[in-house]
Amino acid sequence: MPTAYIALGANLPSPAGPPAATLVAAVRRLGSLGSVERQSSLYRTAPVGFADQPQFLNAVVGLETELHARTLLKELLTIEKEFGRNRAAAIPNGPRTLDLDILLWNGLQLNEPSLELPHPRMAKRAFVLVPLAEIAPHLLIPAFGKTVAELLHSLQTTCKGDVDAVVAIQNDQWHPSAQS
Ligand code: PH2
Ligand code: MG
Ligand code: MG
Repeated sequence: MPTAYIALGANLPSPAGPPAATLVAAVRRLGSLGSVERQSSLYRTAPVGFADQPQFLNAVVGLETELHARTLLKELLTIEKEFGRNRAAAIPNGPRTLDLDILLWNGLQLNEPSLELPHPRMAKRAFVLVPLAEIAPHLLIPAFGKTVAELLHSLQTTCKGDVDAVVAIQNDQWHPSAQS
């Protein structure tokens, strides 16, 4: 069955509670779209792109799913709305109750206005690469010709501060399972 890697992010309270409770509930909800096979730790991360906002919590999961990438995207947008996301009122890169991004869908390369795969900014974002490298270090990203661990290593050499600003945190409700 195809595996999709999905990045989760939140830095505003949602109907499920503060960001940690939101991400816990969001992972459970993602389970209704398939099977969550891998789950990174929960990370506290400095905001990227728009500095004047609260710190984010980020994580990445590996979801086995029958849904094609476009269908999956539609479902993720629905879940974001369930968790209080209001895109109409949003600042680009600004605060949000829940962000669910498809990073990879089974090695598919796609270049459409509504969906680019792999996620075009994933190689530059420590808040994505650190959790992804935790659960899938050896995964080869065909578009970049590198594994996740190699991409993270490159980022570490160019933007060490960004990587250091991604810190795993403890949360009793969060149950990472990083077998790879
Ligand atoms: N998401 C963004 C912009 N900036 N920064 C952090 N730390 N985490 C995010 O998830 C994030 C961000 C746009 O989606
Ligand atoms: Mg995003
Ligand atoms: Mg998004």
